[in-house]
Amino acid sequence: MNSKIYISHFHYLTQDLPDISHQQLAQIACENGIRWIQLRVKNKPYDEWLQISKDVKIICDRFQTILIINDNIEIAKEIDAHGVHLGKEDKSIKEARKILGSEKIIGGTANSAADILKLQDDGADYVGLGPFRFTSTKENLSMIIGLDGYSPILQSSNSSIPIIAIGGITIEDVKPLMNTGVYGIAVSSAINLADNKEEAIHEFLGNVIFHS
Ligand code: TZP
Ligand code: MG
Repeated sequence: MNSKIYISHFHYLTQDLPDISHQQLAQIACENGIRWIQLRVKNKPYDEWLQISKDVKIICDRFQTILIINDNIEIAKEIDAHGVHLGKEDKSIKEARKILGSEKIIGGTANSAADILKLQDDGADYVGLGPFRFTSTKENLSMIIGLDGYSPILQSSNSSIPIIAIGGITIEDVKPLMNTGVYGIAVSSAINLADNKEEAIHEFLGNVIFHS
């Protein structure tokens, strides 16, 4: 368990888009106050993924922003990212801990109370619990949890690690979701696809800080 780095209440995820790069998204995020970025590269060759990760690490370091690499422990290690986020199809939390050591942040994806407890037992530092609602950002979505699903899962897992809601979250969802007892929220497309990304970021940050 990492005791040195504070887990943010707001996690921002980059995504593969045709008209804007991960580097540009990270720059906009950092300039507008985001201090936790999960670099979520999909469908790119390893070398390109590594280069993007190196570029984004430089941007994040400039702003003292935490950088979490999605899916890839080796890249997280190579660029000395703050940590890694692993889904159900990725390598295990235990393996990541062996490779990255105790000081790095390791997050995992959960869809149920049982998933949360397993991740906690395996040594995850935080959990992304979703999907909140349908989203086209992620393929092979697990069963949708919905607003009413969060409190029961939180209660039955009684977890001691931060639980972050994820999946199709918009500005209007922040207050009701935070009221379920989740520690924070994670957002991708509501910022990345917004015409005015800066405004979307400010709205999310204001709402999450207010309700956390
Ligand atoms: N895990 C569950 S839903 C999701 C991930 C990575 C996608 C989140 O992106 P968006 O665009 O905020 O739905
Ligand atoms: Mg994954």
